[in-house]
Amino acid sequence: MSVSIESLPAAAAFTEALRHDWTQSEIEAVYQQPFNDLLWQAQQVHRRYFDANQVQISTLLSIKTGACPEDCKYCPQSVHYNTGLEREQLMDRQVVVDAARAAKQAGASRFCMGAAWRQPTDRNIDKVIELVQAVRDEGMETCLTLGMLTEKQAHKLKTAGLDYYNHNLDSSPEYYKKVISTRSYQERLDTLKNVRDAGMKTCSGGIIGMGEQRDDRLGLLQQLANLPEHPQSVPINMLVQVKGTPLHGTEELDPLEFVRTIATARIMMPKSMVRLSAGRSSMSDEMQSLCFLAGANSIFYGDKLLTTENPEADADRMLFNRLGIKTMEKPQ
Ligand code: SAM
Ligand code: DTB
Ligand code: SF4
Repeated sequence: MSVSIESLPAAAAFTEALRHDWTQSEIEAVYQQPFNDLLWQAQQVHRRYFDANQVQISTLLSIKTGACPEDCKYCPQSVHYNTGLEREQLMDRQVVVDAARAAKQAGASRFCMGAAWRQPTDRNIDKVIELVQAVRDEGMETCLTLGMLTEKQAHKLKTAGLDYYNHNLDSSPEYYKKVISTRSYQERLDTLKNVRDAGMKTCSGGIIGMGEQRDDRLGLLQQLANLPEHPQSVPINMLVQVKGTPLHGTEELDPLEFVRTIATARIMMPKSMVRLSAGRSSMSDEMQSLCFLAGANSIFYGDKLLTTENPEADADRMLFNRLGIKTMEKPQ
């Protein structure tokens, strides 16, 4: 059974001001406290705004795959690395509609389409708008991630009815430079501004386990929470190590550092949906349960992320049953 997020009693009443002025030392104090205290604090914050037993689920589809000109060291879709990935042109409308229908049937409320572009051309935008409209007609919320957007492109997407735009900051400004050389952190921030100013909901988070230090994880969270508006959705990805990418072979991070990152994101951005994103295929059920306990309340659902694997939908359903978790419906 699913419940609408809008009907949650706790969500409406609480009026604590959201903060956008976090200092690094304040974040550190939250992040490094004893694990049980951190999870307790995260749970209390989580329960002010959300039903702690509800998770929102979105399904991803790569609508244009591979041959991306950017050099993100984690990404299997970059043209700079040989990962054996087959490149694919922009998908036909009917293929996308069929996938959206199947995702809705399986219980997803949002459909997220990703393209391996540095930035879409205006012609790309027109084609993608047709896809957004087709998915909306199926009764799902829509999300796109296409790379950098101009102000005009963001407005066009908003007018077409797009609900969310995903654009991750990925790491701290300092560590970002070590991972990507073909674009700047400021360009990321500029696109997020264009999306916000156009009136769309933002989805922005990062990747953990890229060899960054704890300070970089704190720096990422500081950037996200100190944006003029907290992203409505904050995806926290565990690096999926893909053979052929420079980050393949990175030393595995202590999984509890990942849980701490989720809990700290929950505390700093109390009204945002915190998404336990990539990397679930290599997590135990117990690790995922800890992430939900730390305040994660959304996931990607379906056996594929963009190009890499995700747990089977059946496995997720079983885990939700064991935990008594219900899925959220699309807001009306
Ligand atoms: N090209 C667009 C961009 O970079 O914004 C959209 C697609 S890109 C694949 C979307 C996000 O996927 C990236 O920002 C990154 O956070 C995430 N991602 C890519 N490869 C990943 C990996 N190997 N492990 C975890 N997350 C990854
Ligand atoms: C996000 O933060 N993670 C998703 C979604 N937003 C677009 C993408 C994860 C990609 C993992 C690697 C792959 O499957 O290609
Ligand atoms: Fe391209 Fe996005 Fe992959 Fe970077 S993360 S290489 S921009 S598809």
